[in-house]
Amino acid sequence: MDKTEPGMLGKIKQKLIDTKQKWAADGRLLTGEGASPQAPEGRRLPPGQRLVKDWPVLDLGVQPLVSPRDWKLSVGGAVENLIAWSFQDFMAQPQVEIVSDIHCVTGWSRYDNRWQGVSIKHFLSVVRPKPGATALMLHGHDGYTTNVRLETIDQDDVLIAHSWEGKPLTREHGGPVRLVMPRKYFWKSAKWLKHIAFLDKDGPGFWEARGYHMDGDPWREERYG
Ligand SMILES: Nc1nc2c(c(=O)[nH]1)N[C@H]1C(S)=C(S)[C@@H](COP(=O)(O)O)O[C@H]1N2
Ligand SMILES: [Mo]
Repeated sequence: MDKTEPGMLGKIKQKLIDTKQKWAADGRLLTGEGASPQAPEGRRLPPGQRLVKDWPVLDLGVQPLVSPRDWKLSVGGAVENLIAWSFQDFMAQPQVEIVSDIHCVTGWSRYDNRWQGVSIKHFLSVVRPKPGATALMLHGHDGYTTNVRLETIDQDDVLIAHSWEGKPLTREHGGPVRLVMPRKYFWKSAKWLKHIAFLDKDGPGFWEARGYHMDGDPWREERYG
């Protein structure tokens, strides 16, 4: 099992987890169309997805209340600079605004989300991964984890976000700070971001250990695996 904070994952909705684990075992929503790692010409909706206008909330049933005053982002493992940013430190970094689409593995997609925060490129330039670092584990305040390879996260459209559509991220959507990695299914975008570990080897996070794909590219339909 995952390393958890006492009392946190203990309160998760086991039924919800069982359902999603069964979807993985059943290969739910797979169309067999997925092949290309990018959107083919003129196509914006990945295979098996449907467009929504609202913004659904998905998590383990626990929504930690983290005030910006208490929030910290720590870094561990194979980096030169083991930072621990307060919210103030984080807001003092160069800021970016990025518009991107969300694709959730449960089948919904939402276009044109305007995020504000700190680009992952800037974050990486500050922490400076050591040559041996090949993968990251993102940790949320709810005990959630998700893994990503360093080359996958190191993209222009990935950011550590504090705002959506000009407003601070709400608690339910992972405020005060979450990751946003639009080219992968949204489960890779950790809410209530708390810690980022740099590892010499990619290993499964919470959903990846329960039948979900290690990379999660929606264009390749990497839902399960
Ligand atoms: N910390 C944390 N991050 C998380 C999750 C979670 O349970 N805990 N759920 C993931 C999943 S499965 C999805 S689809 C998105 C949902 O983000 P939203 O609730 O803002 O739509 O968050 C991802 N990040
Ligand atoms: Mo999800």
